Amino acid sequence: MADEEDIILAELDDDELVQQMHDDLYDGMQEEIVEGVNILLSRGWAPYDVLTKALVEGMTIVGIDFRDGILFVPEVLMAANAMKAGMGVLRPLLAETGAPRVGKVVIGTVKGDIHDIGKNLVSMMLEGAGFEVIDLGINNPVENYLAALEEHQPDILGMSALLTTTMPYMKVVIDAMVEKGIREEYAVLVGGAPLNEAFANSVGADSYCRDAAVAVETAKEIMAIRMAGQKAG
Ligand code: B1M
Repeated sequence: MADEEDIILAELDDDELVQQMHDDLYDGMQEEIVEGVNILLSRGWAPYDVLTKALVEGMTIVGIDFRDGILFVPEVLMAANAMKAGMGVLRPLLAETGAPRVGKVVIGTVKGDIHDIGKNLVSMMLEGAGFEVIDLGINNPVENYLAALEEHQPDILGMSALLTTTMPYMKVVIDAMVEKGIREEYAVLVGGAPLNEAFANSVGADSYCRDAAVAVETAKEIMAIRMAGQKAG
């Protein structure tokens, strides 16, 4: 079997390279991930395919082994950083539609939660679809969301939570919006691995988004409804 040093990524065919990138992601090898992303792009791969097939699928494997106690936080953090490095190459390409802004989204991960890969992916895909995205980052208390809504007046508020212990915080934010009398001004979309539609309904969100692609589709549908409402009004 070849040593890691012996593997020349550019000499692998597409399937082998994607497989190797899953392994490199698992091992948290940032430089190799960036190199792999660039090679796939140079071979004509669409940025979205590189993202989903090479990076997201690789991260899924990391997630399974984290769950099963094979990987621990430091290793997963390294994998996450390698994923982010790859996403950094793809971000401008996914955002490069040149389309006029179709709507504005404020998005952030809720208080107590520092997971941001999924949220970043959603932001990137929304930007790619022509949305202006204001990303509040991680660990956001309700005050951050309210301040951002007031400052940026978006069409949509997006919230992300990856932990069963933090997802109930979405209700805190939505309840605060109701209390301030501003809930109806914004569409609220929520997402994150432990959520589902029933949960989204129970906290008073407008929609649950299973993944970034669904988030984009849902955001577009919301904008179509808002535009139709504006024309009718
Ligand atoms: Co964490 N972690 N983690 N972790 N981590 C999970 C979530 C976990 C499921 C792992 C496991 O046990 N299998 C588990 C949660 C269990 C639970 O609550 N049910 C867990 C745990 C327990 C923890 C800690 C408590 C571990 C510890 O310290 N003992 C700790 C908590 C820290 C905290 O937040 N306070 C912790 C820490 C970490 C790291 C820091 C090491 C790292 C995060 C690094 C980072 O994000 N910068 C990490 C990671 C990487 C994971 C896993 C492995 C991967 C998450 C990820 O990035 N997935 C994760 C296991 C898993 O989910 N399989 C796990 C890839 C990403 C593309 O998918 O985030 O689901 P996802 O996003 C998707 C959709 O969900 C959706 O679209 C995205 C793109 O398609 N989506 C939205 C997400 N947000 C959206 C918002 C929207 C719309 C759609 O708004 C409109």
